[in-house]
Amino acid sequence: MDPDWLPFYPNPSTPRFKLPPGAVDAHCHVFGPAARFPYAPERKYTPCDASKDQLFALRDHLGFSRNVIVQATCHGHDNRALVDTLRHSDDKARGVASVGRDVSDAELREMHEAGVRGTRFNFVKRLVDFTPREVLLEIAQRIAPLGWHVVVYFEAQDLPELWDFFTAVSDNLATTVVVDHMGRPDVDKPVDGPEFELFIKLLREHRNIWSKVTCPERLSKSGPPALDGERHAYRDVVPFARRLVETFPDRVLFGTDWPHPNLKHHMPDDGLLVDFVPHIAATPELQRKLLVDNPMRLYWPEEI
Ligand code: 0GY
Repeated sequence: MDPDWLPFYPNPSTPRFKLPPGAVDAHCHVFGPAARFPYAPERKYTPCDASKDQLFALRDHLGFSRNVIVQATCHGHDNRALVDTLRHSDDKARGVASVGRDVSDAELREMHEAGVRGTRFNFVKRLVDFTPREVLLEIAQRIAPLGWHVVVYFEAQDLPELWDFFTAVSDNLATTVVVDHMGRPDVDKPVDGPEFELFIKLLREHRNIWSKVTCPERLSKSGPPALDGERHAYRDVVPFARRLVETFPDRVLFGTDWPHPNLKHHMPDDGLLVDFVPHIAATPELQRKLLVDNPMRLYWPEEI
């Protein structure tokens, strides 16, 4: 079946911003190849194949040292493409899997040995069918002893309904909860308005909750600059990401989201995404925390 989104950007530009040594791209994916790692029958979109070798080449081109690969919904609970990538990464990649309640302890252990350090719960209604909260809680209880964290993906309007679940995982299980893409704020709304304030309150009141300041290209309404324009893109997202980086400097992560699944109107130049960083993390210290210290603490704690 043909992909139903745009092909990823063919020749990303060289970023002007030089990433600090040891920088981690903390949110990216691998897809297929479908002939070897088929897509899930229940998927809501069909991706382009995006291989581990293409990901590693992009990592080197942009100046990252490591990757955190996140299982996307189009592969369902079949984490084989992810695990295969981790095993071929020379320990330069860690992973976040997606598992069901039927996962065995042996499978969890095997994934851990390959480099998986978290599981992802997706609440975005266009991407997944509903899973009862008690099932997710059961999975969170199973992975907590491995030291894994939980990555959650949801849209801002759903936060009130999800609040109790997130805080039960972060406070009762003492498990780190990492929110994808800043909880997907509507960037037409004010950065100090009630919707984003609720997200800030979630992080302020719960020290185990982190946020990825990722996906300006998904959240932006203003979009990239004109092709011959300056390299400051997705400006309407900057105040949201910057507020999180400055308020919670030790609990933020950055990543490219390559190969940008499911984008149907605009495919970002990954070089421009790297040039987004100095606009949201203005000092070398904030940049080092965002790109190196925080992801290393979460994914390679044994190396610090
Ligand atoms: C992302 C965003 C998206 C897709 C998924 O798991 C997924 O399929 O996360 C999206 O469509 O917003 O993080 O790649």
